[in-house]
Amino acid sequence: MSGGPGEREGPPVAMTIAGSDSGGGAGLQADLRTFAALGVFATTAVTTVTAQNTTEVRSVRSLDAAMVVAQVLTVLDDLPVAAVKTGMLGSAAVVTAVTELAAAGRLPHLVVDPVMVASSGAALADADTIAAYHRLLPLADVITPNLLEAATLAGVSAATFDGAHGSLADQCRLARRIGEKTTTLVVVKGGHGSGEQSVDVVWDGDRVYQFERPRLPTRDTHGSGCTFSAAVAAYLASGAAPPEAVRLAGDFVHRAIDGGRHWNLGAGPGPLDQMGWWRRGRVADPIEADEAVHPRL
Ligand code: PXL
Repeated sequence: MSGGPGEREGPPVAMTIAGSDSGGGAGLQADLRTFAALGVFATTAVTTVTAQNTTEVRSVRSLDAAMVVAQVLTVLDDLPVAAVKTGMLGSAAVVTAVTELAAAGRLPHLVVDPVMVASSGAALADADTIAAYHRLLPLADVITPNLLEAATLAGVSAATFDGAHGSLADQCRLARRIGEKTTTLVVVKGGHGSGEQSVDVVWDGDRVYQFERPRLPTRDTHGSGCTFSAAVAAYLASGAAPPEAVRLAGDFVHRAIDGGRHWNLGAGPGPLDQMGWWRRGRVADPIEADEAVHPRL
């Protein structure tokens, strides 16, 4: 017999509202692996289909806002979604539709990753879409811009904050500027910076604090932003408080980058090992490792 509300024993449920990366490294595909690796059941609302590999985004086709909303509401009407993340939304109309859902209180524990560019450099949001984000961001529990996205949202020159020139103090100012007058936890990720340490700066509406991790020597970080925001949502769905979810998600991304950095998948920036296959020896011997993960009884 299936349990009624309150007597559920299954995994926490989360939703990603995001685009598909046909190359598998970023977008929905990264979100699904991240949710699965963290023990969270994934539901999805697809916004966009990209024809993409590690080197280029060749073609992009977005769904209309009504179809995105239909996916979200159909899932919410049936499944106990505990946290939601947004990735590539694909159009200003979809950002606005998601904003309306959030304003109506339909999107619990909302994490907004204001996706603007792919790691290959391709633009993933136009000017209208970026403008529309300003209404969505204050409704989120956590927002996770990288340095360039944060500079864009704060309306300052991105060149100042390209990581090579922007100082940590600038990064803190950006977090504060974006988060002022909201209760949203703002995480300005430092992964695109260049120092020996990768520093994520967090503004919690009251003070700024930092999470530092050694920068790993790799360019294979395709999907790291998607993985981070999905991990934040997964930890929120599992009951973590937002600052704790952000810390744990940063550790998760660090491990996933470390795991994938020798894969050499694709000629461009390669993907991450969200599943921890590297540590379980899956890459060395897929069949044996698979049995280790799913032992035959
Ligand atoms: O990393 C941002 C991102 C989000 N969504 C999709 C993407 C990417 C980056 O490539 O392809 C679909």
